[in-house]
Amino acid sequence: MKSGQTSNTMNEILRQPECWRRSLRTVAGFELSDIFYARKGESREWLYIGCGTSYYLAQAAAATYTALTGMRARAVPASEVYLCPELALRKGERFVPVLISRSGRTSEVLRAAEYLKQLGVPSLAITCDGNELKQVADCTIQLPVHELSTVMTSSFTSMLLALQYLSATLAGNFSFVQSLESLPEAMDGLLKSQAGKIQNFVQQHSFEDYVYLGQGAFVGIAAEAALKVMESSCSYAQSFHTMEFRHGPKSIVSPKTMIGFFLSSNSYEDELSVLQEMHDLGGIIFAVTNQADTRLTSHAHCLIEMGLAGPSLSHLAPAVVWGQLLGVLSGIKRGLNPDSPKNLTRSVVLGE
Ligand code: F1P
Repeated sequence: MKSGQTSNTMNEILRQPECWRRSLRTVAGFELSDIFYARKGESREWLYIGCGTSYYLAQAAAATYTALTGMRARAVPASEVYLCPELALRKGERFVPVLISRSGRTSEVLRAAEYLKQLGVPSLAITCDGNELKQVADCTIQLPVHELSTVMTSSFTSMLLALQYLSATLAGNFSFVQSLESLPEAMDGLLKSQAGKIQNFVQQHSFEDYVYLGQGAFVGIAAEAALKVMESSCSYAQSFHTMEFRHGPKSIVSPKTMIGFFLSSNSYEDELSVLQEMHDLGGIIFAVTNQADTRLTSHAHCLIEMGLAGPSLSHLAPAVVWGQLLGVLSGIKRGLNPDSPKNLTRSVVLGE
């Protein structure tokens, strides 16, 4: 990484593996209260709740819970809990709410927590700084991750890994737990060997707009990568299910469009066909995958091949790191300070 890019945000992106080690140790020691163990036999839907980056985290965590336990899970923006409870809470159905907030101060999350408390529904919370949220939730996982940055990076990946760890534990899937535990060391190496590729890619191109694409559990990762480039470089970015992109949005593809693909091993062939088509339409392709073949290497303008152990589902946190780097480096190239993104505050506290 070239000098002059030392900012809290960049440092926190590059130091994520250490946060992952500490967070996985914290969640390993977390004793789910009997509220959740007592229900272990019951098939309750888990409802992951957050705002902004934490809502996209909720999407990735919900996909993980369902994939690992076979039980239903959904993600909703916190505001939906109290504004549209008939949709978000589905009257009469019993569920386990998981409130996600780095700061624990976000007004919509606290309002949702209070709403659930009034309903008498016990809630689990996960936070980094969040004392306010701890006061309202029934049990809270607080991670030893302290970000100075306005935008969320290591807090996103650390809370996601902790929630994935929890789902794997509830599912009794200890090989998945081992896959998660192998990530910090692997990611240290990948950041050293791959981060420069993104820097070169950003320097070689100037984009008018960005699209990120993902399927299944990567949908939330694509949404977060799009948010990162919006927040950190004031760019226009969208995200879609990969296969949905052909159904209209592809009309925007041009040599000034960056199209980012998070390719999953489960749907690699189908996603690769979309990637090849967008390459042939003139789009500039940024691809993150675990294993690449020559079709991918010949169609991606920037390719991050992670080569991690474990299933695709355990690669969500590592995958998003490349989107974080691309967003922040794009902003730096535009002369923006990643530590003070335009119009943003560290958390949205209404009425403050
Ligand atoms: C939620 C959030 C962030 C966003 C910005 C404002 O924060 O929307 O996702 O990047 O920092 O706050 P939190 O509820 O997770 O603290």
